[in-house]
Order: sequence, then structure tokens, then C-alpha cells
Amino acid sequence: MSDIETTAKKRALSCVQPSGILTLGNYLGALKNFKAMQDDFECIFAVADLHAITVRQQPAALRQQIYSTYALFLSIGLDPEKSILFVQSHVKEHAALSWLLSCNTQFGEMARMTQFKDKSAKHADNINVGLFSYPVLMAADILLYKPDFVPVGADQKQHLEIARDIANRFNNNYGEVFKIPEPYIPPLCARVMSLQNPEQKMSKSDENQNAFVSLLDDKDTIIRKFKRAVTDSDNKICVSEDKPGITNLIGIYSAVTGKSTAEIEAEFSGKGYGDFKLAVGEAVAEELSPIYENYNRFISDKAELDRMFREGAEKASYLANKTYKKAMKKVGFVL
Ligand code: ATP
Ligand code: LTN
Repeated sequence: MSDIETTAKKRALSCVQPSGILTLGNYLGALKNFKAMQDDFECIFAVADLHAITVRQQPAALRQQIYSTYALFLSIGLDPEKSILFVQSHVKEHAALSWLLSCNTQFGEMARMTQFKDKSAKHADNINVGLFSYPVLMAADILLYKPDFVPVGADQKQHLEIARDIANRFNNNYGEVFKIPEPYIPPLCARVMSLQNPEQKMSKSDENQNAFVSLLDDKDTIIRKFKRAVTDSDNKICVSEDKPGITNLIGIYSAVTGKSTAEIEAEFSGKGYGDFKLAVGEAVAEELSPIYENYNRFISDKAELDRMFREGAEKASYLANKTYKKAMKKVGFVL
């Protein structure tokens, strides 16, 4: 029996798509939490490469991004000795369970998903069936491992609710197989907004490079992007519904410095947006600087990454296969 089976810790699972270099949004909304959970939970984190092809990817770029996303996991401090870190496509049960779950999911449920509506508007030339049924694959990712918690940004809440609905329905129809997971959404920065359009979430696949801060941007680039961040023109640094740009920057500054909104408003009272944007840029650059150094070390050794991929997949497969077989049997397949 693997170590992970014998501990009494609660289990957490999450995945990140290798659809580009990870952003400050991914970091504050998800990865920072992964790191924080690593010691107190039994953690399982995956690079969701099967999800990434719901939008068109260049094969060479996808291959590189699978390595870079995994190397970024390591660079922020995720440790394969403590957590299971693997690549989704290396564990065949994800795609296989997704089929069982698809046949227990209604078309109408999927049609309500806001991410599908957003992404199909953005990729109108490629509204593929995988993009539509993507939450079912995400449900499979989760349910295979029976986690207690799923740490994600706020944009994934709806998908997590569907995963819970699918699990409940399956258990009711066939008997108890899946655990019903809880979302674990950070109180701060659960939705980091684009620096160029603060009404939209920061996304690594945004065509406008100034809209997001990549975890591998250097200090000058980070500061430049914050200086160019779109804000309003009244020059007052406070949180307000009609000031989405400044509200977003205050949230980011608060998350990286640990200062409260009131402290930040007091610190910058009487100062202008220029001073504030510079302070946010510097604080973010300082938070991200160790990641860049670690990354270069990890990404330069592909053989070692391949070895970690194999080890992670082996540990994940052990858990996934047990759940998958149980689900297959319950449905009536002959194993
Ligand atoms: P894409 O931009 O390609 O749609 P994404 O970054 O939205 O991808 P993932 O890489 O799968 O999607 O996201 C990984 C994690 O980061 C998820 O838990 C997601 O909720 C979180 N996340 C993504 N963007 C943000 C954001 N702007 N603010 C907070 N959390 C985010
Ligand atoms: N759908 C998520 C990524 C994702 C995920 C998961 C998150 C795929 N599988 C399982 C948590 C658990 C996204 O697009 N951000």
C-alpha cells in the first residue's frame, strides 16, 4: 500500500492546464494554495494536458508547455516526495472514466457552463465537442482520487459543482463509488483580473501580453506591465465597485504583502496611481523572483523531469485504477 493510503490527513487534488506560461492569476488563485496545503494535506497535483487541447495547440508548443508547467510546480516549492505530481495523459483512467461519466451527464447541464460560453465565443472557429464536455473530464480528474478538497480559483466553482452533481447521481444510480469533494477557494485573489481589461479574468492564453503577468517575467517587465495597467482617472486608491482596475491592484498587493485593504488605502492616501502601480509591481516582482531562478534549474534537466513524470504517474495510477475498476463493475462491465 502506498504511503498516501496510510495517512490520516485529508486529501487535496487540483490540476492546471499547460495552455501557456502560468500567470500571477494561476499563482494567487491556485498554486500558492497548493504550496500552503502541501504539509497539512495529502496532495495530488496534475498537469491537465488533455484539457489543453480543447483549444488548438501547436504540438511542439504543447510538449514544451507540459514540461514548463510541471517545472513551475516544482519551482514554487511543490515537492514530489511529499505530493503526487503527475501529467494527466500518463494516467489512462482519466479519459476512460470520463466516458462513463459522460453517459451519466445531461446535455443541458453542460450547456449552462459559463466557461464554455466564454471560450466558444473566443474560439468561434473551433467549438469542438471536447470543449463542450470538458467539465466531465474535470469531474473524472477529481473523482478518481476521492479528494476531500479541490483548491481552485473562483472561475472553477461552477465546474466543481457539476463534478459534485455527477458524483451524487452516479452514487445514487449504481451504489457508493465516489466521494463528494468540497471546493477550496482562497478568500483573497480568487479571481485576479486582466491588467488591460479589469472586467475579465487574467488568462495565460490572452493574446495581449500586457494583460497578464507571467510567472517567468523579469522584474522590469513586471513593473512595466503594472505601470501600463488600465485604471480609471480619478487617482484615488480605494476599493470600489466602479473602480475595477484599482480594486484588482489592491487585491494583488494585499495578497503578496499580507497587508489589509485598510492598511493599503492608508499607506497610499494622498499618493497617485503612478506610485501605487510601482509599489505593486515591485512587490509582485519580489514574490516571483525565486520562482524564475528555480525554474531555470528544473527545466534544463528534461531527463530528470521525465523520471519524475514516470514516478508521479505510477503513484497516481495506483489510486486511479482502484476507483475506475470499482465504477466499471458497478455499471455492469465484465472486468
Ligand atoms: P486558460 O487561460 O488557458 O483558460 P486558465 O489559466 O484559466 O487557462 P488553468 O491553467 O487550468 O486555467 O487554471 C489553473 C488554476 O488557476 C485554476 O484553479 C483556476 O481557477 C486558477 N486561475 C486561473 N486564472 C485565474 C485568475 N485570473 N485568478 C485566480 N485564479 C485563477
Ligand atoms: N478546469 C480547470 C483545470 C482542471 C482542474 C481539474 C482543476 C482540469 N482538471 C481538476 C481542478 C481539478 C481550469 O480550466 N482551470
